[in-house]
This record gives sequence, C-alpha cells and structure tokens, in this order.
Amino acid sequence: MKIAIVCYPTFGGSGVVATELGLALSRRGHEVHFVTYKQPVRLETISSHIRFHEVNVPEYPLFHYQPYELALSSKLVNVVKNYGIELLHVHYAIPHAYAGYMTKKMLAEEQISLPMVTTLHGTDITLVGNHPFYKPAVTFSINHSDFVTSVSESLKEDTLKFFEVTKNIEVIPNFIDVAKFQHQSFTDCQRELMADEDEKIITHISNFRKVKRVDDVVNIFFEIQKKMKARLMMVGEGPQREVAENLVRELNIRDRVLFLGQSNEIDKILCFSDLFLLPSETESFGLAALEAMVHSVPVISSNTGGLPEVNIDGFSGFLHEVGDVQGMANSAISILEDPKRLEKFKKQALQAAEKYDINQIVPMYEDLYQRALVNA
Ligand code: GMT
Repeated sequence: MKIAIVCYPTFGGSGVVATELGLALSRRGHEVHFVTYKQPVRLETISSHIRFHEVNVPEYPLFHYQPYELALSSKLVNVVKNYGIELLHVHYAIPHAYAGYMTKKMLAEEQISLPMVTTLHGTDITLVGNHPFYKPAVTFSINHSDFVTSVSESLKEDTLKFFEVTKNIEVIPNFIDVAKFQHQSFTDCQRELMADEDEKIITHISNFRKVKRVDDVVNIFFEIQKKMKARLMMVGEGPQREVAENLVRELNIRDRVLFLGQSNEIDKILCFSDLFLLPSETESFGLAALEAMVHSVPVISSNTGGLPEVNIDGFSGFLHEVGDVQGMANSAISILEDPKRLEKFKKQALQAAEKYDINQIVPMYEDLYQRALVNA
C-alpha cells in the first residue's frame, strides 16, 4: 500500500509514534511518504520504501502568521498525485486533520478518492484542541475523518467527553519494538560514567512542559536522596527546564542532578537507569514510561489519563494521585532500597511492556487501512 503520513517531526511522542509506525510499515512492504516541515528526528533510515517531502511556507510581508495548513494541503495534493498515494494517515488533529480534509476535498474535484485516518495523541484533545479557538475546527475534522483512532481508552473517553463526536473512535495503543531492545548492540551501559556503583540512577525524560510537573520530579528526588545515595538524570528541553534548575539550586542538590538536554541516546540512558519518574498532570498514554519499561526500568507515575493502562500499579511500578510527591517518593524508596524487590520490578516492567509490542499493534493499523480502502 502507498501511505502518506503527516506528523510533527520533533522529539514529541506523537512524532516518534508516527515515525516508528512508518518505518515498521515500510519493513512490512508498504511505501511510506512522510509529509512534514522537517525530517522527523527518528527517520534515520532512508530506503526505497521511505520518502520524505518537506513542506515549505514561503515568507510574504502580508502574512502575520504563516499559512502552514494551506502549504501542507497543497503539498499533499501534489504528493498524492505524483506518487499514487492510496491512503492518508494524519497524527495529531491540529492542524493535520483539518489540512487532510482540505486535501481530500481538492482531490475529490479531480475524482481522486483519498481515505483519511486521524490518530488522536493527547494534547490535541485534552489541552490545545479543547480551547474554544480551535474546538469547532477540531470537532469538524474528527467527524470528517474516515477513521479515527486514539492511543488509549482514556483518550477515547476524553474525546467523547469534550467534543461532539459522531464518529466511532477505535483504540490502537502506542507500541514499542521489544525485540530491538533485547538485542541491543551495546551490552555495556557505561553506568560507571554516570554514578558510583552504590548510587541509584533515577531518570525523567520529557519536553519539560508544565503538564509534566518537572518540579514534582525534583521534589520526589529530593525525598529519595535523603534516604539513599542517588542521582537524577533530567533529559529533554522545554520551558520548565529553568524552573527545575532553579529548584535544584534552592534545594542544594546540584551535585546530584544532571540536566542532559535533548538526547539521541535515550536507549543508553535508560539502560543504566534504576527508576523512571513521570508525575504528569495528564498523559494520554505516556510513551516515555513504556520506553522505560521496555528497558526494564520500573515507573513511578501519576494515575492520570492513560498512564494506568501502561504502568500497572504494584507490578511495573506504582501510581499516585497527581501532586502526591511524598507518596511517589515513598514508593520509589520502597522499590530502590531492596535489591530483590528492585530486580522483581525490573522484570515485571519489561513483562508489562510486552503487551505493547510492535508486532501486536502495527497489524491493527494495517487492518484499519484495509477497511478504509474498501470503504473509499
Ligand atoms: O506531551 C508530550 O509528550 C508530547 C505529546 C505529543 O503529541 O507529541 O505527547 C502525547 O502523545 C504521546 C504519543 O501518543 C503520548 O504518549 C503522550 O502521553 C501525549 N502527551 C500528553 O497527553 C500530555
């Protein structure tokens, strides 16, 4: 099948999922065309089955805001016509589903039918999409997609709660390539470069937006390090990084905390981590938690959104109410202080991740695409 994928090309979860999906589809024989404003960060392999088409928005003095949707839909029309694309899969409703709908309409004028699948990822529904500025357009584009998927049951419920949706929403959860991490090319995590042998390594990875509650991450760690030797790895970039850095200074734990910025070495970092913290305000799925779990890293998270579907309380880690810093710290300590317990939780974290193996989930998308083609 020839599939066009539209996504954000950045480090965010939706872009990562879209890219990994495209790569997996190409390995299964499909021809995948990524259409976005920059080459997606994880799109390292270019093969005959993978193409990238950059959307350019030329500057013009009259434009106060660049009309990205216009440029995207025009680009899509050209790509569909030039490469015989059979199906469009847009990730993140804003503005991709809206641009996708315009693409469909323009092509219909030329008797070209293009089924569109929209995957909702989270903040396009729970934060941004819900804003009155966007809500009518988001509702419209969800209802005019041929098929709609959400990455968790919780996000499906939120979508039905916040929007007047007339379309059926199918849940296709995010996924991870379990085998890839079991056959890592590096066997030595080089843990000794980061911490002493008797120190525990605690990690947080995010885009450092408010919704991630990075100050809670620091405060949880502050409690943990009172009880044991530990280090905190803060991975990612975003508006709250400075807030976290200031808090680290105020708490006088600068020698215990490392801000690593955006990294392409997530696998290495998770390889030497003992525990992962994700105390988010909301999280439709929590791909970062799943990535930690597949590296056998137990997760302490909030019990919000789709997180309870991924992180199994008392098995792969522990869940607490949003903002329950002391509860999260106590659970973290209970896992870390007992080597046998830590080992058990590590094994169980991997076991819980296996449910989301790429080989279980990608066929669900292929099945959906087949149905979309038949319906077109
Ligand atoms: O919040 C982020 O990390 C970015 C955002 C995105 O769209 O890139 O992530 C959302 O989509 C991810 C992939 O489906 C989910 O794993 C994240 O939970 C979700 N973020 C939120 O709901 C806050």
